[in-house]
Amino acid sequence: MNTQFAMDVDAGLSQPTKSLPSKYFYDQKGDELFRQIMALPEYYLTRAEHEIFTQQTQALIEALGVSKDKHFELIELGAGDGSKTKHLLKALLSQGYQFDYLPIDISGHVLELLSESILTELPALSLRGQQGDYFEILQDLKDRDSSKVVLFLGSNIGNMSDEQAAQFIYSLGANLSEGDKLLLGADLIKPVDIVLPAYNDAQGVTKAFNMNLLHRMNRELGANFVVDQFDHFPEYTEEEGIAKSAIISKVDQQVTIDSLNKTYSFAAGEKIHVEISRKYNHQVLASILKDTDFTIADTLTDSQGYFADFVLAR
Ligand code: AVJ
Repeated sequence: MNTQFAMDVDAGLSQPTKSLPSKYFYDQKGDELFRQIMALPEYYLTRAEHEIFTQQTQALIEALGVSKDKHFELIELGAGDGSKTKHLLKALLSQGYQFDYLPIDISGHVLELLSESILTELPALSLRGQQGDYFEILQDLKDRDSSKVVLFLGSNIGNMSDEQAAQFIYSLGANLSEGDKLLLGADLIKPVDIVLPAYNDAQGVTKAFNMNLLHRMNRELGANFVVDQFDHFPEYTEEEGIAKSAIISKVDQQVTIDSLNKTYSFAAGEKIHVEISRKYNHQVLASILKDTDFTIADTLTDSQGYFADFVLAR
């Protein structure tokens, strides 16, 4: 039995305002649905960052401030399939930069797939996958000669509150040295007619992605959610700059979770908050960086101005 999952579900559903951690989206089904999301016409984020990596590769390399005479470590947090990073790696290799590529992921399976696909395309790459917790691995990598560039792409930072993001970036800084860089991919604040459809697509893939959490609790925790009695409820205002997804109960109902031996009540219209996707601008980021060791050294944006890769200097 999945004890941590059960405990987090109980904690989240026992609060007056119900919530569930968004990390539980990503079981096998959720991984597949997220891959489908990235290909949706409405989900511009992946394409926008991909454009930065393919159309501004040279500017990116210059902004990272790496030198051909000095070996460095390129560390990627939660590398996924590496489809964006590949373009950067390829350019660095062909220009004679000396570096190791260290993708870090909690999933050994993800790392195997990534390594195989990257090494097939770039056999000359020095790749050392690291499985485990980001901070533990960074700590192990600290105090080595090589300078470091850390990649945290895809607006994965968006799932954190500003306080969590500040703590996360502060901790990254604590495990890096002066002169190291952090390349942070972040979706930008923009009007609701662009952002909201990315989280409310016409095909209903995002709805299925959210509802999978209910299916997952049914499968793994012996819950009896009647999924049709809940709906997907996305919200966004440009003023706030945070896309929020909730699952809303359509009726008054009760759900029993066998593995917790507990029953939870849902009122008609009551929400379970399942995800925030924070959107950024220079000011939001500067305020998050205030008490960290990082400053904004450079900003690369896609041609539509939808997404940014911020180069942060330690
Ligand atoms: C993986 C966190 C960047 O917030 O845009 C996509 C996850 N959720 N559609 C995002 C997600 C619903 C995604 N991140």
